[in-house]
Amino acid sequence: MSARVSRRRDYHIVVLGAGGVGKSCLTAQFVQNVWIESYDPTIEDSYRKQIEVDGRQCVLEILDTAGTDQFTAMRELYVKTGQGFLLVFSITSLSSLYELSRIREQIVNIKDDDSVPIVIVGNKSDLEDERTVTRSEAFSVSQNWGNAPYYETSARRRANVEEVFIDLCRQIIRKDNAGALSIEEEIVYGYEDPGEVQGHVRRDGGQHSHGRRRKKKPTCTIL
Ligand SMILES: Nc1nc2c(ncn2[C@@H]2O[C@H](COP(=O)(O)OP(=O)(O)O)[C@@H](O)[C@H]2O)c(=O)[nH]1
Ligand SMILES: [Mg+2]
Repeated sequence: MSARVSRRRDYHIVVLGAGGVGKSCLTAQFVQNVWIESYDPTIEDSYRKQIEVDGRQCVLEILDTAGTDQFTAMRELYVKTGQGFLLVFSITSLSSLYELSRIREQIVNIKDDDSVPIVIVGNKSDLEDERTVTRSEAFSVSQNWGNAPYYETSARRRANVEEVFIDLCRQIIRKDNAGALSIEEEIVYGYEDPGEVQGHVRRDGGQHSHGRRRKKKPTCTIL
């Protein structure tokens, strides 16, 4: 019997960005299909929603954050827990795009990983007349951040709302699969039963010193 690595199907998503860019409206549109004209800016809450991505059922735990002034211990904690981040700015506010640089830096530092699943979201695309951030400007920022995907959304019109969450979820799944494969590569086989192989998934290098260690090549390609 070979070792099996169980796949997590709950994914933690954190929605971050300056106040007033539309984080709560985007979240409400995605989770509840409703347009909420005015949302209490101080409310920070999490929501659950099940979606299907490429035939796989995923339960998204979405944290709609409030306030980005200081990185509190609480914030650090949910960045640690978060697996994917929606970084939202408003296309009507250049400073809200700049604010994202600081946030992204914090995420990369806290997670010590510069390939964290991120989607950059330029919200309020219905306010084209008030646009102050050009598409190319936002796009070049996204390229500087390891080619993070860039979408323009309108929470008001529910444009591209599903797409940003699905893209993020896909990135998390891809990373999850890559992690599972690297764990599968480190399987320890016991001596006792050479016919039927007993496997232990190994995350550290410590225990099972009696075991014979064999590297297993990944058997599938990650797209
Ligand atoms: N025109 C327009 N207004 C939006 C959109 N999304 C949010 N808003 C407005 O922007 C304001 C702030 O939205 P909110 O979701 O509370 O922002 P948050 O502080 O980032 O959570 C509210 O007055 C919303 O009605 C959008 O897509 N288009
Ligand atoms: Mg809010």
